[in-house]
Amino acid sequence: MMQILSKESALTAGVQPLLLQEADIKAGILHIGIGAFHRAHQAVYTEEAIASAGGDWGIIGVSLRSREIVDDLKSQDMLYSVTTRSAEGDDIRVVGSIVDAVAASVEPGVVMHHLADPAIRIVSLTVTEKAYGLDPTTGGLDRNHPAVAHDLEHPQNPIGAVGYLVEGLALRRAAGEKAYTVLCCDNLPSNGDVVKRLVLEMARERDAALADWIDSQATFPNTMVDRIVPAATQDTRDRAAKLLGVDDRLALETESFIQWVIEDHFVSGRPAWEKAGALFVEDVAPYEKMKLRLLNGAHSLIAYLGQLHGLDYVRDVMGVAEYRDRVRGHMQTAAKTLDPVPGMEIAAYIDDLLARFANPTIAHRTAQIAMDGTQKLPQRIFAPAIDALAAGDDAEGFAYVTALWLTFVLRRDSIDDPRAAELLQAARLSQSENDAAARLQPFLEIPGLFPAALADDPRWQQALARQMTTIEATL
Ligand code: CS2
Repeated sequence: MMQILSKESALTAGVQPLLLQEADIKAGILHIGIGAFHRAHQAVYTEEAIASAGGDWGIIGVSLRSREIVDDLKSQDMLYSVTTRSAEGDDIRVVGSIVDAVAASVEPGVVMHHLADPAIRIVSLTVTEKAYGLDPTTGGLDRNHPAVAHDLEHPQNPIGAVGYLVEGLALRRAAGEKAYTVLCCDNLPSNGDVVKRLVLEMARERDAALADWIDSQATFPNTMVDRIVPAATQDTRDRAAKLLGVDDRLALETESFIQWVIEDHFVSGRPAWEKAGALFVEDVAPYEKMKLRLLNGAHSLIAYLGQLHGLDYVRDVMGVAEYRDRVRGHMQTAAKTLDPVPGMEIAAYIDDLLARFANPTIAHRTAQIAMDGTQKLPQRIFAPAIDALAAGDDAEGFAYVTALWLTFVLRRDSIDDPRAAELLQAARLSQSENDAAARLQPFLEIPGLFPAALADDPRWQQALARQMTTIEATL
């Protein structure tokens, strides 16, 4: 049997993790959400930053739900491998920037202890869009969100991301310590601003002075993160074992592309992420809009096309000329809704995206991207649709993706989405109707599913009905 990855087995197998030889890096970051994306993105940047500029910026990884990932990390001395795959071949490295890991559901007190510790100067997050409890209609807290409702009731024993952030900051204030920087790395527009608003709203419920203190002492830089990281499979682990000579339960694979754009507002310093290629800018908004509307918007298009036509992987969809043209056309249309992005050539960015999506070595499931449509479409599809209509353009391309999504919902008995019950109920009501406009009605009536600017606009309703009919005819 092959040995498990550890400091010792890595050395005997001749693996050279960048930081392995360094003496005892202390933690400076607590990261909530240590899934594949974090480990293939921020943890890699952080390792390179420490390797080139030093600093006690080790990461304490917190998992809100899964304890398995924490157990696996601990059983491997916190090490795991990242394989970058491209036509040029596979490249594997072992990453060592995570210095400790905690399962919040098992040891919430340990998470609190670290949040209160002034050595932790940055609390970063990748918990996915749905974990914040954002009410899309108000931009504030969704009080029906299970974790939000729980944390408002039990502020000292939180279970959700926002609850932990608030309680950690409350402990800092009570102890007379400095606040920390909150660094959201999820695919939300103005992600730092959004999280700040949620944190302040929750804090204000318990103590207005706490909210004021957070407002003046903590910072919430906006970020744009990008790297395509499919969920790992047995193939991923087999490949890593072959390349490493040891077994890695946490092996990941990803593309070689990686990007991080960050606003440089940190309360108590930060790793030298720029040494690893991160870009520090005054305003992330144009970069984030570009990425959400082009990359993620096209991803959702690809995901629902794939799901409706029996194509399992993004690369399979890109292999069909008609769909590839659609993807390009979608990005060109979405590009018209963007502001100029400093230093970026949009046509080249689109070409790069087409190549990244088509990467034959990356097995990215369309089912994975199709999840959580209610949480993803607002920033990817609805926001540019509103801008297009406001500019006097048509919104057919955006209506097309939305209609693909609704058709996908109509054809499934179950879907993975926090609003699945409402969607499936609307689908049941819809099934008895014959014409597309009537079939749409139950969806248009779901509160907050579409922003009012679209739901109430007859141009949008008609475009959606038209696109539903066209799509039905192709299936
Ligand atoms: C994808 C993203 O699953 C999804 O919804 O669109 O995870 C995408 O792969 C990343 O944002 C790429 O940076």
